[in-house]
Amino acid sequence: MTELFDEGLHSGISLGLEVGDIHYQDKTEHQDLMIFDHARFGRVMSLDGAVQTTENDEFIYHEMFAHVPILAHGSAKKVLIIGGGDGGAACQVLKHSGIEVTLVDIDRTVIDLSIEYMPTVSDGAFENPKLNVIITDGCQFVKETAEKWDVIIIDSTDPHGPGEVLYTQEFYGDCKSCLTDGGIIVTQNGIPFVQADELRNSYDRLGTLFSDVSFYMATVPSYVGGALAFGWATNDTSLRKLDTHVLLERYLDAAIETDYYSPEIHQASFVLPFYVQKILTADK
Ligand code: AG3
Repeated sequence: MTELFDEGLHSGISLGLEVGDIHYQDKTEHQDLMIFDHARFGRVMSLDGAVQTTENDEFIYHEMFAHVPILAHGSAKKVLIIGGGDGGAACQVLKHSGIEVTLVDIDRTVIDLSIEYMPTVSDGAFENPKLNVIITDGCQFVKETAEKWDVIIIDSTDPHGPGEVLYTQEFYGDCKSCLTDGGIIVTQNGIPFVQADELRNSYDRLGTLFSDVSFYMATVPSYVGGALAFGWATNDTSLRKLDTHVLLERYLDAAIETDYYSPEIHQASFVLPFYVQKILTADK
């Protein structure tokens, strides 16, 4: 009998992935980590039983996480990634020449094992001199740093376990204080169909801090329950409404190759279906 990895992140729903070879299965200092092979997704990494990264669909998540805020910003020089120990977001950000990245992850083991078992995800990012890796608690880091960034990418696990603090009002406020004028914060905000409360909480919390808060969406096949929402928070309300030709010009100037992101997808991803809009506006 083939072993099934049963995600069980959302109550009453299970995601069964047929497990091929298992490369790692142990506790890190912070969480349970498993790396195994799957016939369609390629190598899969889970943390505390939830799929985080798969070799074959990570490009969708990481391209949308990196290129949407960077190309909307238009002149980002410094990007901060909180979490993202697999290096996938860093890899996409570093496709933009002239950007320096600081990556803060609490768990060094995630980085080490990602480099060892899923090297295509970071694709050399950890050897790039433009990437500065800091192993510490992201919450603590944004509270204490005096540095500022143009784009902050919060590439966290879901709001359970070590990731929970990365969804609090306090953390969002500390991120705001290390954002340059016109800077943008993007967040991993879960699957609205199964995580409506998480979406609404982030919307309300970010809404007290920024004049433009919204979400954009993309479907990542290994995240069960439908399209994933990325949170968007900035004080520059124009950045979400750029014309496609502006984005296209920036995309061509950046000379990056993508397999999911395009300026058209960028624009369309901000169009929220009514069921998602209703989560944001419903009486609480
Ligand atoms: N962080 C997002 C994990 C989302 C998990 N959700 C799920 N399994 N439905 C992933 C980190 C990738 N850099």
